[in-house]
Amino acid sequence: MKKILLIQTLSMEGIDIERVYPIGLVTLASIIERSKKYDLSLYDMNMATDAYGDLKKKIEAIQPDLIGVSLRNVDPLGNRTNSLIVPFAITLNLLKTYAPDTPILAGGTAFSLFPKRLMEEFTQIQCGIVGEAEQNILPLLKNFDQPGNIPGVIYRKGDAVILNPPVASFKMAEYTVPNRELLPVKPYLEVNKYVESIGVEGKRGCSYRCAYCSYPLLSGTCMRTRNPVDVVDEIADLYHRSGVTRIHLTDSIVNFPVNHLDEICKELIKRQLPIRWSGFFRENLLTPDNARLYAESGCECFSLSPDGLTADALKILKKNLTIDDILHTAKVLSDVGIVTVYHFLVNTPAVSEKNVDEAKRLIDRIYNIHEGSKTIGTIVLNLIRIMPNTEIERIARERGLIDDSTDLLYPTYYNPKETNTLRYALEVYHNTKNILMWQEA
Ligand code: B12
Repeated sequence: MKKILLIQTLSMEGIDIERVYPIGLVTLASIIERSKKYDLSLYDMNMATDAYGDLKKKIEAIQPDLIGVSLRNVDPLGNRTNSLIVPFAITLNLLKTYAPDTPILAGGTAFSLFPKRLMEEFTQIQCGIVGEAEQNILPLLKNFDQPGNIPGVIYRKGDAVILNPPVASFKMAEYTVPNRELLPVKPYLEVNKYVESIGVEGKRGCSYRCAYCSYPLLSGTCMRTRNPVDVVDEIADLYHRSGVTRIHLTDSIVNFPVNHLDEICKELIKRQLPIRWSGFFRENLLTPDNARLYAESGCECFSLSPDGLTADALKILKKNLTIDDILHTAKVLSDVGIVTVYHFLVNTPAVSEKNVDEAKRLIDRIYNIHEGSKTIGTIVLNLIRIMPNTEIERIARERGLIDDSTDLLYPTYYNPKETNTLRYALEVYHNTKNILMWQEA
């Protein structure tokens, strides 16, 4: 039987960063394993104390016939400028040193965002899958040297790199629940302070068209939902089998379609599962009733990404949301009494001095609303990471912030020079409020 080693490459800058169970890699592994045609091993470099040393040991012990590498993150975002392409490059070089004749297959979200660029840069990769891999992994393994026209596959033909466009058409009714016995979850339950390390998928795709976002590029513009009962079956199984009590619902937007999340929550309550969960919510769909339902079913943190701190920013980011929507949601969530974390983008294409005052006013109003219930976790202020094929990329080009010499593979933020210190003013402003609020508590 052909031996395949699947590797989750380094997804973070250091061991102090919150880790996530590699659900994508394990989903892929589950499909390969179900075919009973391959002998599989998995290795998550993020969980090793000596990631590169262990890589060598794995290769020596397994002697794989094929190596699959998953690249989840291209960089850590959050205004940082380190690139995760560096450890990825090191990993590929080591693989070619330890297993020079073993072909390498690549995939994962970050690979899917830059497939051609990465194939051209890293000639160690023989071929890859762009986007979802459920439908094409087995046909590809069967025709590895001549993938032909399998959708979503990128491969080499002579010196050329050929990409068969992905279709993001995988039906969630055919969803393969990740077989987490292939990579036990228990070690992941102890590693983080804040983030729920175990993810569960409720749906794929995103029908919103936020100007900076790459989610629709990754999994399509149509929300493809799983059966809510199946989602809860998976959560129940995680609880009973591995003692998982905290999960993150990985959906782009967890509460759209609203009924879908409502059904999941009702089922969680019906089964009395002691699960705490979180996800990213669409603000204007939250109501006192559904927010209470989510809280009752175990939601421990409402993560919001309204992004625009001003009306102008909301408009240019194509959020389809108003400042009043944000404030109304703040009130709803403060009344429900669950921690809320707000993510905003700063120095957007809409920014001006006038807008900074407007931004501070919004921050004031959010703090005022949450003050009594002390339910504001934090406000995260990030610059926009310019991703290829997004509206923001177009705007940045139009305004001369990037040009053909810009390599978007490496951290590139939308950050016009004239306003690049405004972020710090807003950070000082909000953090002072945050610290004062907790000291007064
Ligand atoms: C949910 C999520 C989170 C959750 C994770 C919670 C959890 N416990 O799982 C939270 C909020 C914690 C989070 C954190 C971060 N995230 Co995040 N996250 C996502 C999100 C929305 C879904 C990821 C997911 O689970 N998908 C479901 C799985 C099944 O799909 P998949 O991984 O794509 O796998 C499929 C394919 O890619 C393929 N595949 C995967 N591996 C391989 C390997 C091979 C060989 C092959 C052939 C195929 C293949 O097959 C799989 C099945 O179809 C994505 C955006 C998106 N829509 O994809 C961002 C995303 C992956 N995150 C991203 C980033 C950057 C981060 C953070 C660094 C942000 C930060 N500063 O905190 C951290 C890093 C955490 C870490 N240690 O890795 C970026 C990565 C791209 C980039 N810019 O680098 C994305 C794309 C979002 C974005 N902003 O563009 N994230």
